[in-house]
Amino acid sequence: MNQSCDARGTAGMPGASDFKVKDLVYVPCEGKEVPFLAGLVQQIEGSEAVIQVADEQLRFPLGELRRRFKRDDGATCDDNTSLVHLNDATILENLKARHEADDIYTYTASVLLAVNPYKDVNGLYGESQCKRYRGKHIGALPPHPYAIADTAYRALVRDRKNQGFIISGESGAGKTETAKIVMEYLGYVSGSTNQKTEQIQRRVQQAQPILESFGNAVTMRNNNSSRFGKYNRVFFDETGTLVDASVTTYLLESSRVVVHAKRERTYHCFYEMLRGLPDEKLSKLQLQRDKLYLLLGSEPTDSQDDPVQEMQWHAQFKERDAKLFQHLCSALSTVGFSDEEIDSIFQVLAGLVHLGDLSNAEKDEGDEAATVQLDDQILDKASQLLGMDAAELGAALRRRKVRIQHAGRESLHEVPRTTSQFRHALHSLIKALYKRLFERLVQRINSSFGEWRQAPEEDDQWHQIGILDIYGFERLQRNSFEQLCINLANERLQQYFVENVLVAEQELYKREALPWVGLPLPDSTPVVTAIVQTFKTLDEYSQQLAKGFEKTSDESFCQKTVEDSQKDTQRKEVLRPLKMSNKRGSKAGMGLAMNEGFVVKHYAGLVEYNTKGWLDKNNDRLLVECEELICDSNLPFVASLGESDGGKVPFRSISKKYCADLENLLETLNTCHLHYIRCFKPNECQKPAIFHETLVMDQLVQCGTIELVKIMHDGYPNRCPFNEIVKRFRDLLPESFQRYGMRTFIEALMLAYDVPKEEWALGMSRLFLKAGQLKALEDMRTEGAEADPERLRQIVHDII
Ligand code: AOV
Ligand code: MG
Repeated sequence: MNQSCDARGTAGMPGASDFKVKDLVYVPCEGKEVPFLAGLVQQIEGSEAVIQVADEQLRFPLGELRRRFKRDDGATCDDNTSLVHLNDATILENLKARHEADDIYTYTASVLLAVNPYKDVNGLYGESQCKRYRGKHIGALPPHPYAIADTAYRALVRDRKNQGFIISGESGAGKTETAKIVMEYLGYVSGSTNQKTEQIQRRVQQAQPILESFGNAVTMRNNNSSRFGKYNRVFFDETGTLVDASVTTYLLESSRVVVHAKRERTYHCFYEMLRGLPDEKLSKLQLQRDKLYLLLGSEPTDSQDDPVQEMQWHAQFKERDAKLFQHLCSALSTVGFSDEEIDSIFQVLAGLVHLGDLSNAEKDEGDEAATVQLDDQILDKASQLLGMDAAELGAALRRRKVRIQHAGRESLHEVPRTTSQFRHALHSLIKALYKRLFERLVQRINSSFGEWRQAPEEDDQWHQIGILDIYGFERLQRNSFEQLCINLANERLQQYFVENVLVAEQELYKREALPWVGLPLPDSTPVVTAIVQTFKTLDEYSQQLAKGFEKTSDESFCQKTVEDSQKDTQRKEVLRPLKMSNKRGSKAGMGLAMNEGFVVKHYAGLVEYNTKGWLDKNNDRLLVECEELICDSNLPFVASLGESDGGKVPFRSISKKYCADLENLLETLNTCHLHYIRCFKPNECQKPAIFHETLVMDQLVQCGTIELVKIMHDGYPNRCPFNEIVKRFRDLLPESFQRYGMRTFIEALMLAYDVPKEEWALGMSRLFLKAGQLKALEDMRTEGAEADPERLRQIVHDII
């Protein structure tokens, strides 16, 4: 049972009957600038209430109201769970007030929420702050990734248990930056005890700019958007000294090398190279510094954009590119690349840039026998830089080989490619080379960490801290294969999150010796099963296409997927045909035909997927003609990027590899004690000091924070240390009660004011309260309530 879809409506809500006249509330306001408005209950009529909102009186069902409390000016909560009322609206208000005050971090129980400040917050990071957080307990200082990193590090050393950080959030929310902040602390705390440690530390740090140059790009939503998932690991020996590191990457968006939307860019490295390489190197690579090559500008088909405007837009990144080119080069050397290797990397990039300039070539489609007209100069440049033979390169791109059966004999023929087949071949070659170059860099980075590795049998005594910086849940205008992969990972991680937090909650109850509370568990199994099944079908169809079955198409795959799902009672709930969802007014509405996509019901909402191109996207193998070109390159570096079988096997599944990688990751995470950091993007314009409430609210729902709060609501969301309760409510009981000790004092307080037995529990060090009870006590205190003396005498008699 997945309960998350209505999370927004009921989060943290006390029973509807609890409201009374004059209560402070928030009311939802769909479709407005803000998700909630503050109001005051005027009247209650059955299941509805009349609420004064500004100068209007409005009617709302009781179930839609959220409790509100009057916050002292400037007072916010470090931990959402200590809010007097815990619900979506109060959490949002707390985050907003904290963002305004540059307190960008807030706990929600064990989870750290981080709101992107989009500016350097003074004095928040750096060595002096690291020092401050070292060895302190969570809660002793303001919330910070350093505090969590310190806890993780100490737990690793003390308990000898692996630790993991799951950093999530949507594009631009700050995952990558937060991951670096965590790593910075781990570098600091694990000490620079010897040269070896220092070297590893430096390399771990320097690996980041390399990965960012080759795997990040400017997108509409983030000027430094990571287009791959990444799991960084640092290993420590039993003394807590850094001994090794590794990085695993997931699913680089390789299509970005050949196409990107207007006002976006391809990978940073291309622009950095053009901006930063000295003149003589550029001319060796036959490149012009200020030319907007086809790969670097927006989509070739996009003719509406004014080239001058486009150049101007690109110009804003010049300074950044020049600076980061220097960082990239020094990072490559630190990680151990030789000058020659660095040259070959740029040579391949330059080769790709020239190859890309062939993209607009066409052929006379009226003439069957004609081939695509290629510009020989460009072809020469590309082939020379990639160590290929220009004639062979041209032939592979212009013609395809087909087997023809005739009179019982098979013969091999060459047929001219159509313009679109040519472009497909060209783009596949560029994408494959880039993707393999990226993978090679990752491989080299990893082997550079291990250079000082001692005997591998020591591995067993090492423990690791892993930091996962993975793409968040995506629901774009157009959702394709990549989004389904990304969202599958998010489904799995979300499930993990819920289970883990639940476990943590229950452990806390156990530690505090509370009675066990049954908590409901949302279940992602049906949607995960549906996606896995979709990938199985996709594999079958991709394989058929690769083998040359003419009838296999994206449409037939889509149709089969939807049909299969409708036959299964569980699956049809989560994977539906397009029409049905369109009827219900799905927002995305890509205007697709039935066999061009489907809808998946994710924990974070409905997503419409467009299945165009999936059969090809799912195939990791390159056309055999292109694979041969790479393998036969006379440059050893390029040839080493070729597949050893020369491309003989026509199909290798990308989704299968992705799912296996994901399972592997989850298995690793299973050995870890997990720490969660949820990042939030406060606005779409990437600017400081703007907090767009609706945008943040959507993210609170999507990342499961509201779900967490709901779960906690079913348990005891308010937990206060004994001394705080005594301090706060001292005046509610006669002074004589204070001599009985904090525990007894609190018990007496609960009994004296008739807090129902099932609404509170005493732990070892904290009082646990159901939602609303803390507020009830606060109210009594402000109203100057006094306990009935007869009652008090009875309590003294009973419990003391
Ligand atoms: P992402 O990793 O979550 O997006 P980033 O970590 O790249 O997001 O953050 C985006 C931008 O926000 C950064 O380039 C910084 O300018 C700014 N930023 C983030 N965190 C901080 C911080 N703690 N202090 C100051 N500025 C910050 V993506 O990779 O797109 O999903 O694919
Ligand atoms: Mg990122």
